[in-house]
Amino acid sequence: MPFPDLQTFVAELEKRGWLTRIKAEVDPLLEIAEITDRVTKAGGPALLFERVRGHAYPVLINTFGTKERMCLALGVNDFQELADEVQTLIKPEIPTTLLDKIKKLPQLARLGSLPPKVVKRGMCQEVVHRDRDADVTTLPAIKCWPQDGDVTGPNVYAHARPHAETRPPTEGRYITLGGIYTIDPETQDRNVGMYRVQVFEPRLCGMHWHMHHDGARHFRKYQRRKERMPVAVALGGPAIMPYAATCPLPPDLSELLFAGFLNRGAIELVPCVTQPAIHVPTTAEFVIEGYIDPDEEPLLEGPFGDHTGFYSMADLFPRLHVTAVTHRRNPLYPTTIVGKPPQEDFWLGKATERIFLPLLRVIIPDIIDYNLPRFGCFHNCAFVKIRKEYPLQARRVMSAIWGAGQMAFTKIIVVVDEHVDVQDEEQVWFQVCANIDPKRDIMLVDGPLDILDHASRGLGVGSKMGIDATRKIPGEGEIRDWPDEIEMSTEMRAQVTRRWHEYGIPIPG
Ligand SMILES: Cc1cc2nc3c(=O)[nH]c(=O)nc-3n(C[C@H](O)[C@H](O)[C@H](O)COP(=O)(O)O)c2cc1C
Ligand SMILES: [Mn+2]
Repeated sequence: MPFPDLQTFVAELEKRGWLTRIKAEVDPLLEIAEITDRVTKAGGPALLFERVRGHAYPVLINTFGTKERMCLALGVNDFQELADEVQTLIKPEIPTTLLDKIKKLPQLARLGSLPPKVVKRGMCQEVVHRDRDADVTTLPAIKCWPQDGDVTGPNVYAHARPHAETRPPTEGRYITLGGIYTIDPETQDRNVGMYRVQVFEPRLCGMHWHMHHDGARHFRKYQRRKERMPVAVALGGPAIMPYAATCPLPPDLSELLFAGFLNRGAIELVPCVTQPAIHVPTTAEFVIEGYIDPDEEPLLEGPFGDHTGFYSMADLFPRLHVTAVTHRRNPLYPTTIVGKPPQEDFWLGKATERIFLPLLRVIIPDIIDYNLPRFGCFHNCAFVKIRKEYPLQARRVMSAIWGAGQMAFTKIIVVVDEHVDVQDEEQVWFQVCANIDPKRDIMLVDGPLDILDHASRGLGVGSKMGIDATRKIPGEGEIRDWPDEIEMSTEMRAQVTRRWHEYGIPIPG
């Protein structure tokens, strides 16, 4: 069942023995990150640091760091259950008889109850600090990696370097698991995205939304209208909320609607105290309210040890002016670290990979399965399995993926035939090494890339590679006769399995 707030989720984690409380005092600068990195990489529990040096609030981290915990947050045993539900949403069976229609009623009722509900009060506003009383530095935001926030070193874009002098001093602390709530000034559509927020001063933060993401798209609209942009950063709330904030939904499809679907019921929202146009989940632990003035000089944000395993370089991003900090009476501060995989975010990404397959197949029905392997850090690599029926179909699939939402940022796409298990990396590389003539089977294209890609020729632009590792057929350029892949006959396999115990060989058959 869904968890209405983070604390009920934490209680369930604890009941199952999936959470460890740390009573020793720890430093929010690097120490929490180093402990967490070890625990996540070992597949360990969620961590609740009860005593964080210099802060009154406990820090929760590695909350979604295993498949089991990610699934629990989503209220399922396996991501596939949600994928199946998405599938029925896309392709509903239209009831014909009266009885069928009646049977469908609960499903319809559920759809009707998905949009968020705005109410007057929420526990996220039990304590309100506004204006001069608001201070984001009271939140135990952590510093994740040694060069985070350090603009004296090499991780700064040359064009932005002059801004290093005017930037306020910083400890390199970031809010990393916040949902950033914005509204489209033209349509009033709500968006929630997870973007890191750098803490500078009690009422000044940096907002790191990538140019391709919806927060930045909304920002450009305010810029054109010369209007102040209201923004809220919410931490906690319904357990599905952090995941929903990372979902790669089409620009005008609200994460809050999708969150209602994941939550099996509407998300309750409350208007912000100082930015009433923005509505945030009533059950959030903390909410930072503020605004961005599009006319104002941007500020040097970063560097930050990122998903890619490298620092994202410091660059110019908008200033978030804080107008209020509100919180529950006894809030937890949820956070995460990213860095060389595996990290907690791997499971957020895997959930998306599975849940969004039915949607991806709507536009690219050729895809049977795909895998965003861990080493590819989401955007660097995708393994794709198709049922090949005509020449150069793999290239069509690659092109379609490069046109599909955030999948467009995939730097390397490998396409393999139907019989290959794309979840088995070794099998995929076997096909690549065996089946390609590099000059014939590699497609290079130029286009937008993740702004975190440091190797591309420009920021957010560069080339992408498609590797067609399928069996080649006539019509695909110069090919010779193609041999069959070796496989034992099913009869002999069955016979040997049956007789295995007779051979007395001391390994399992
Ligand atoms: C832990 C974590 C941190 C992230 N940090 C950022 C970030 O700082 N900036 C950003 O633009 N996207 C970041 N993302 C990715 C976005 O949240 C994700 O692409 C989301 O779909 C964007 O939503 P939008 O399309 O509504 O903007 C992060 C994702 C995760 C899981
Ligand atoms: Mn969005």
